[in-house]
Amino acid sequence: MAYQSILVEQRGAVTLVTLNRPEALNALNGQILSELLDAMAAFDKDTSQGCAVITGSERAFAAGADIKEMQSQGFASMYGHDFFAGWDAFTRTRKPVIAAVAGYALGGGCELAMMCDFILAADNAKFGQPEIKLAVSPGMGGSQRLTRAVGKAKAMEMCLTGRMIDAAEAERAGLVARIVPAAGLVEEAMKTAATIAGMAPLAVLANKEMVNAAYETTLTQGVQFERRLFHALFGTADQKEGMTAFVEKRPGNWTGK
Ligand code: CO8
Repeated sequence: MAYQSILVEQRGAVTLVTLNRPEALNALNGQILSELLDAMAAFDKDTSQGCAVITGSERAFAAGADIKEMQSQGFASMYGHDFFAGWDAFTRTRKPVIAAVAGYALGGGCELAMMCDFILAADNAKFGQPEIKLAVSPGMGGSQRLTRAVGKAKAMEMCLTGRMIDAAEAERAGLVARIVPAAGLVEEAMKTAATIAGMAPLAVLANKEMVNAAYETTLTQGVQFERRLFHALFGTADQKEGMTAFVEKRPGNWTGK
């Protein structure tokens, strides 16, 4: 598939996806959705790739779903076609995906960042769910993921007023993993992604899966799920290699088996 709204580049074992609709501050339309889903499916299947980074421009990660595309839609078309339900497929990507956010991450842009496994924020990043100002609401999971990330008080205030938060407030609230200078954002995200891609592949999948399980389970079920996956990793060749490499004071050499 030839892409028009995203750029995809492989650097070693890391796939860098850049949202590229500068004329609309990377607003998310149907085309960007289908291109991103295609790119993520290819990334997930490609055994040479271990981690992905999604970024935008220094001005905007994404300023929301495309308002111009939604403007004339009615209930029948939105509900009938389950508008944007395709984004759910994005969250089924099994390998880790880092959001490298500079500038605006608003509405669907904030929601896309939250669908990634963690967010690295540039010091100029701004997050918000301003949909209420358009007389609508988050529709790609924002009311749920934001609430889980920052708690009810801040999420409720952000959704009801549309107030944006800056990178420092987002970090204090637990929405982002780290803040880095805007000029070095992509480089830092790529470095972090390369670290992840350098880990044993099955352990990477298992760690992602068990952290995500914390959103869906009780504590007892979650701890049980973690333990079962932990046990399962002892059936891998890479566990033997990893522990032997530690004892022999050398780096592990992974086979993904
Ligand atoms: N959609 C379409 N076009 C956009 C969007 C958008 N979300 N955001 C910006 N643009 C366009 C502008 O229209 C403008 O285009 P043009 O030059 O042709 O007029 C261009 O990008 C530049 O934008 P501005 O001139 O407005 O730039 P400013 O620097 O003055 O302002 C802002 C930047 C503050 C980011 C401003 O553009 C803004 O407020 N944008 C809209 C933010 C917003 O409301 N986002 C939420 C959208 S709704 C949503 O995301 C719902 C998600 C759930 C959908 C899932 C349904 C199932």
